[in-house]
Amino acid sequence: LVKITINGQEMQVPETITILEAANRANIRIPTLCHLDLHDLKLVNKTASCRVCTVELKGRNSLVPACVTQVDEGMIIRTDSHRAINARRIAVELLLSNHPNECFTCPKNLECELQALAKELGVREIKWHGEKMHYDKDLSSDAIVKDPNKCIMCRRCETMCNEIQTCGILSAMGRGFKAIVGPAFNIPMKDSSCTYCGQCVAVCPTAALTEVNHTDKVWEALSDPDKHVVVQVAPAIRVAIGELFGMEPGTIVTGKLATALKNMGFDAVFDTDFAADLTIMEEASELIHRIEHGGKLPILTSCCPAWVKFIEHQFPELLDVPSTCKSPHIMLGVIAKTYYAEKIGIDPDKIVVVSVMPCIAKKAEAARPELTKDYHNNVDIVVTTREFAAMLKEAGIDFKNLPDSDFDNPLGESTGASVIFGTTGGVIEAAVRTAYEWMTGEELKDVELHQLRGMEGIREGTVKIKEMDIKIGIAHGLGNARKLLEDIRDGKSHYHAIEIMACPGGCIGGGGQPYHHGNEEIVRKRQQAIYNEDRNKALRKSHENPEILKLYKEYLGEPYGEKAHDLLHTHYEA
Ligand code: HC0
Ligand code: SF4
Repeated sequence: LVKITINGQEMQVPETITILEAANRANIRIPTLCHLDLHDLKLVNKTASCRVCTVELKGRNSLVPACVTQVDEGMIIRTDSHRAINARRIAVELLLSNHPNECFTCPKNLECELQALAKELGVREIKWHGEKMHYDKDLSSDAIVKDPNKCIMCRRCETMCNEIQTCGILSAMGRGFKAIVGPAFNIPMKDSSCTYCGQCVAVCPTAALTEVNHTDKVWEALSDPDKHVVVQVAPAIRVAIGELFGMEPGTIVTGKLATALKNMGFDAVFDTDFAADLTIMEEASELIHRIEHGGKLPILTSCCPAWVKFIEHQFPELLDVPSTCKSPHIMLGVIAKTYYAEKIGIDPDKIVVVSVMPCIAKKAEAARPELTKDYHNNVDIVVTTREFAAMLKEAGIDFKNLPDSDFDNPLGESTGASVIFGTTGGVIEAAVRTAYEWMTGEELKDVELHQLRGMEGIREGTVKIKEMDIKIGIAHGLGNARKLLEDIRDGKSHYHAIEIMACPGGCIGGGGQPYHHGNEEIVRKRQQAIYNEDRNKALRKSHENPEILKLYKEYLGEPYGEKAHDLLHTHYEA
């Protein structure tokens, strides 16, 4: 331990910590910008490039960045001296001198960390006027917009992409004023191996990285009298969107969502959860089929499109490992344009399917050629949680005070098994609930498989089904996925089934969710809410969903049968 003094307050702290950590312990706020410390992920971005955390060391007559300066015996620190405050303000003013003054029209308006700091530090004018960066926006992809003019070189995206996701897409290039972050040789994002996981977007403090905005496409469809516009909401939306309307993280707003969507004028308000139950019917069948017929094991869940893109780019030799199931929202799109279209007697070409997703990669997934060539474009438009909340605000909907209502049928009924899709571990837990009962013919009494739950990056569990020990692996975050995939490639994997989600936490931590600005507690509260919503459901196993059973009886035939294959399964390409 060393003795230090911060703002006159004496304290003893371990010598290994930084001034910033010491100040946190003393409840003294030092503003930061480039710094990012995500404990659950063991991610620390320590570039010290922004200098916004500058503090003054008395007696040494120096200004230092608090985020990278370790404490020292006898250190006397002032975070509140005129000199320190002024230095921080200058750091922000310098950043602003080379930043587009576009706050009014910026997608990050009122969510931008640089903007918030300018206010917090009392910046009232931009003092320096010189040359500014002028780069074209990268609009090449269906999912992510990169605007280098708004990049402040904090490198958070780079740390996230390289260290946590191990994708290596984003890195700094150029020197000094010309330095920017982008894919190697600054090629367009769409030509890189980007998975569109959106985790770089989730940690970008400004609008250098944002999602492609598709809200106008939705408004256009809604205003077209010739279109029958169907909407679906993903499991993870209902536990997160409330945050954007001032509600506590972890508030469940399923009923309000259904009401809001009806008020907006959608012709049918469906639930991706219905299709998650459908996915389990197919995926559990596929698992059992592979086990019983000596098929490829382990089977990998395939509902996360960023993860699918990751395996296609990084492990092309393993493309026979993932389940062939389309992801739930794509399945819902297909069923809407076939079964539902027939049921209500409408030309499928007139149906527009909109998915509200916590995910940026779902935008690119919906545009994949093999998923758009049949069934009239399975899913037409994808908007993120953030985009959808913005639409509700544009429409003047008082979301917080809406009454509850139910989703429409036939594609609105769901079980607890489908709700837990929204968190890491949930898809495989849902699959086990069904596979167990199908394989044993017995009731699974305790449906909560706590051994599979939690936030550890890689988890495993064993479930006894008949005489077999079914070994299950779970990974979230692509770096963790990579470890499990390397084991499969090297013949060292002992699992029967593996669930992978690209985003830390699963969909609750998706790249399209409300920004949590580094507060991981928020993601944990969303996870708790997911498990609570499962507990609130009368039915908690996918194969008990009466509307799903009806769909097979009236239309699909057998799970994993010919028609199901045709409509609900896909293939992967390197
Ligand atoms: Fe997910 Fe999904 S659970 S990927 O995590 O499987 O985005 O929420 O909608 O499609 O259902 C995201 C969330 C979904 C899909 C479902 C799956
Ligand atoms: Fe990297 Fe994911 Fe961002 Fe693509 S979307 S650059 S893979 S973090």
